[in-house]
Amino acid sequence: MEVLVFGAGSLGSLLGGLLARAHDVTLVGRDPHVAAVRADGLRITGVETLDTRPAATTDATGASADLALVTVKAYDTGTAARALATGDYGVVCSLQNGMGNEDVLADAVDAPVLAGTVTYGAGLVDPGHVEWRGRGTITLGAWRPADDAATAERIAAAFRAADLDAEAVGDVRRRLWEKLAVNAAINPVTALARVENGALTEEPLAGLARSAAVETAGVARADGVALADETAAEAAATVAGETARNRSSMFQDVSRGRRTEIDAINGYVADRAAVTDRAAPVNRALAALIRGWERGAGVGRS
Ligand code: KPL
Repeated sequence: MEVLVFGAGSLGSLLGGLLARAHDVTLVGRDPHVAAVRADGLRITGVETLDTRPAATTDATGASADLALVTVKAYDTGTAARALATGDYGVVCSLQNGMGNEDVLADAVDAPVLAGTVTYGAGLVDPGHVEWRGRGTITLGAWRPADDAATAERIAAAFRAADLDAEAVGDVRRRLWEKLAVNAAINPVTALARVENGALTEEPLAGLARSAAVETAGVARADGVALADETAAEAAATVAGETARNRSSMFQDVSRGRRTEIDAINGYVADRAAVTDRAAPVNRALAALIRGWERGAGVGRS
């Protein structure tokens, strides 16, 4: 299968490198990483050490592939969608943080759209070198009713052919909302307090994280997705405990002075709440605090 990975950051590079064991993969990213992969291949260390040789490019205009895997930061989804619209793809699959990305892609491309969650851990060490920090699972499902389930099963099987742990599911929206509740609870709170995820298992931050998760579950239900308050709260507490020594992606973004994915996380929850006439004071406040930090750092929306 020809696979184009849109977003050769840490996760996209790891997945692309692992997929290259069974498929013809091209990473789409930025220099100096792309230049390093073209010159010397992609080195993966950590869980396993692998030297892989995916192709790499900085410009995917007019490209084609059986599968476009989208792993860009949520705020780059529009740019990725515009590039995808110039090409020809059998299936487009979003494996990104937050929600709202799938609709941006679906509006731009004339192909089935899948959405999913990933728990593989990765970090970019140097250009051309990614560290595989943890085995995980990939869960995929059809985004729109028209995007049939057999496509999700076929793509999950292609992942498995490359020895990745992947399954197709029929309730991907519920799973994405549960992941959104986890991210809405952990990401802004750890970023604002500059603490590792484990700090959210104790007061004074546990209650705030729980409130964000429970509020997100309420918005999910108003959006037609059956996500119980306790399921969302427990998922957030469990992930905070299991990743206790990790810095959330938003804490890392803030530490590096980079724009965050707040719009696709707490901002998305607040927007969906407004559409369904609900108040979402915790998510709105967390989004306002992070956006305030972004403005101060000069990295907000342009
Ligand atoms: O997905 C994550 C993130 O950091 O974005 C969690 C699950 C919170 C792990 O850190």
